[in-house]
Amino acid sequence: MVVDRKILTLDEFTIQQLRDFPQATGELSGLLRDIGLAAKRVNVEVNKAGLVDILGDTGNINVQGEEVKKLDEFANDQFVGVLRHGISCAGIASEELDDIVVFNDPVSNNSKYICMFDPLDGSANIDVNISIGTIFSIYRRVTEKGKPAELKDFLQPGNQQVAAGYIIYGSSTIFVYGTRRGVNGFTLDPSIGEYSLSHPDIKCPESGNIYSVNHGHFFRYPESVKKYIDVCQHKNNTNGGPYTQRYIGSMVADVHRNLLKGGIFMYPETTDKPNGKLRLLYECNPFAFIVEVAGGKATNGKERILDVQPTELHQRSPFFVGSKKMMEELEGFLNSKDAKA
Ligand code: AHM
Ligand code: MG
Repeated sequence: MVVDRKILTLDEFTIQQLRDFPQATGELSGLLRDIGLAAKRVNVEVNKAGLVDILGDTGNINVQGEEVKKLDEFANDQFVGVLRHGISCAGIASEELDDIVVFNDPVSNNSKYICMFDPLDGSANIDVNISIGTIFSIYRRVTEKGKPAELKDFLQPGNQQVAAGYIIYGSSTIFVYGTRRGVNGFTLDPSIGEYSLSHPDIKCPESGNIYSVNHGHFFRYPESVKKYIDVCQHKNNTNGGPYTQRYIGSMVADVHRNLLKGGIFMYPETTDKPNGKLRLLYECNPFAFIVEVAGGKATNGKERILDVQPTELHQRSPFFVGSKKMMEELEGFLNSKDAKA
């Protein structure tokens, strides 16, 4: 692709990609543009969250006499709204909603994609100014176009994802998305309100020196995970020294950092939560897809995350994701005879 200037916006980039696929309809570009728009609206509210009473419980009335929504609910409404009004999505599933939402109008029924998202992940961090994010996943529906989407369109293994991405509302706002062709990051330029390509063709370093896990749960982790963490803290790891521990408690920020710098993120099962905490469909799968496309690996401890056949919309899964060599080192422990016993 020949580009004769430095700045390429998200829209320009997705349109450039279409040039290589004359048969493409542009629906995916439309969907990404819709998601980007909702994220801009969320970004504005995140930035003023400390100023207005948006942190209040749902049902509160603000000084203008309007009903105040919690930010995660606000974010959910934005994503559902743009996708419902757009022309590229047949239905959605969200961490905020118990059931799928099928748009079921003539245009949406003719769309080939469905989208799943966690509209505001890490929302426990909103009121303390720590980065939070949106995670999304896009699939081609398996049911016939022209008819309403169904649950089976959503219960597909992650290896069927067409695209996945995330937006971090942090020191800057960055939109990262991946397709099988690669992963690219776009930083929101607030002066023009556009995302500009800032991280082209992201590759996850093969190894790194960061491990991210909630140490408070250490004694509830499986023995294999405890042994791996022990290695992370000693001198016998692949880097020849102890790794650095970094855990913000906002997966979007933790995995983004590890994707760029090299590292491993773990949310294992615990004795009290045998399936872990994170949700397979809109938290684990999108990150597994992105990190694998970028050269890393992701597992639930037993199998590749992307090969898991989901059975429920909101099912949870243990999650391990990161740099290839660090993941292989971890898998040595997860696959050991002791771990399987
Ligand atoms: P949420 O979807 O309720 O925000 O929870 C997901 C978040 C992740 O971003 C983060 O990695 C994890 O929960 C932190 O959980 P814990 O506090 O148990 O370590
Ligand atoms: Mg979440």
